[in-house]
Amino acid sequence: VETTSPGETARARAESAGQGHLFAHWDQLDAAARERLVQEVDGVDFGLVAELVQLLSHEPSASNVGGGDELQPPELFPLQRDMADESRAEEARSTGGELLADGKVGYLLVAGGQASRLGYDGPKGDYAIGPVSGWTLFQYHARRLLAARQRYGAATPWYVMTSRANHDTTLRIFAENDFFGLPEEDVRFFTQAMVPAVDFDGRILMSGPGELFLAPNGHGGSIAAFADSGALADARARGLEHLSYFQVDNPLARPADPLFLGLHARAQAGMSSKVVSKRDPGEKVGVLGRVGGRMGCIEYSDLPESLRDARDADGQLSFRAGNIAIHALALDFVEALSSGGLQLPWHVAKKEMKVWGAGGPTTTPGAKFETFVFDALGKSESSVTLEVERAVEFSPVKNAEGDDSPATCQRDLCRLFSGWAEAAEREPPETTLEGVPAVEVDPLFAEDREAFLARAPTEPESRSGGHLYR
Ligand code: UD2
Repeated sequence: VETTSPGETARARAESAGQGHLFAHWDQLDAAARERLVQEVDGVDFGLVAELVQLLSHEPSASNVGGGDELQPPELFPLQRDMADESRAEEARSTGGELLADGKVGYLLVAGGQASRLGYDGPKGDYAIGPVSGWTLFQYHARRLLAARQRYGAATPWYVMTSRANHDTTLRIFAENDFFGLPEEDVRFFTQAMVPAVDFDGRILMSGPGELFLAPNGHGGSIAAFADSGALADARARGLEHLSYFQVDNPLARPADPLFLGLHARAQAGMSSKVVSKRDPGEKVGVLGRVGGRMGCIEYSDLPESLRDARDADGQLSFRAGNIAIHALALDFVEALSSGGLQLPWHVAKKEMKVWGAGGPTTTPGAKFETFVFDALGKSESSVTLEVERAVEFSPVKNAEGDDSPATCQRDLCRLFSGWAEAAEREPPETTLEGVPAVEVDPLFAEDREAFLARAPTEPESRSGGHLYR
């Protein structure tokens, strides 16, 4: 009886999909490398790859908000509030506080990205960002969640999305740090799917002689992966109703915000967003808008210049609702979105890629494919857009230098915290960071200015790097 080896089956599948070159180096691979290649090829959805390749020649309008000129600014729950807004805010805070105290909210952190622009070799969450403390992004997030636990007394789970490239390291970091003080059973990891990158002829690229060039499928992959990994079932079993979604790159993210969660829940929204006013037309954030009654987000690279620069009567940017990638998602919405597979549109990123060619390492123009979680906004019947203060809630670490870099983030943290210290009439430290007193406040010490003022008589720890209130 003739049997087919797994290698032959995988090769036959690849060949019939026109991707036989994946086995070009087979003869040079040892047994372990062959096994790994077969495993990778087995994981490829060649039907999906064929669909993605179609996008190379005619990508449909890159966002779900259509052509662009019908885009309308979104209705905001504004930062400047009149009395009616303020009383709505009060009610919302109390609803949100109840949801948090009743354990109806889970946290969802997306940390599957590759930190390539930052040029950091490791999970971005492990990057030390605390200007005085040296705490990492993961530590910052964990301390905020611990603070929320103390405040609301609920055993709220934290779902952390990784990708294959950083999953093991992320787990190790959490374990080595005793889950940053959180109970291990309340921290759950799940991994997003990967998709192959291709060249402009639609051939899947290789990153080694026996390795496919695979890239994470974008943060939109969090929705399907949340369901497929069993996290959704876990969330159901725990009685959760909403997820509070945030990105690893922003140490100021406040996942336990009763106002935001309350507004979202009271509007019976499927998915809601926080925004800040864009600081200038060129800022690299997506903008939220409305098309045909539905919310959407146009990625900065897709926003036509005429809209990007448009100003309204009082001189403000018309499309200034900058997406800071903090969302509230109803669990029912997540479930509807994930049943029947990932229904988010694919975006193409064409770039020069470091690949393994016929003769070894080389570069070639190619394309990666990603889905974006904010494309789900268009599928939400109702959606709240809450405007928040940039200085308090948004300073991401994206680039090694320049805008949105560790330097700007640390400066922003010091600016915020030294402002609190100044309001409490505390002596500033001698050390400064780009002219700003080096003051840092542990989220466990005080989550906001008000809480800080209430605790202000406490002395800071004086370190060589500045003052740390903890
Ligand atoms: C994102 C938004 C932008 C704006 C900004 C706010 C996109 C495409 N653009 O810009 O509109 O809201 O953030 O900060 O999102 N991630 C994964 N898996 C992936 C890809 C990304 O987990 O496959 C995570 C990543 O770890 C990071 C976050 O998503 O925490 C942001 O991803 P990005 O750096 O690709 O997005 P960026 O900075 O272009």
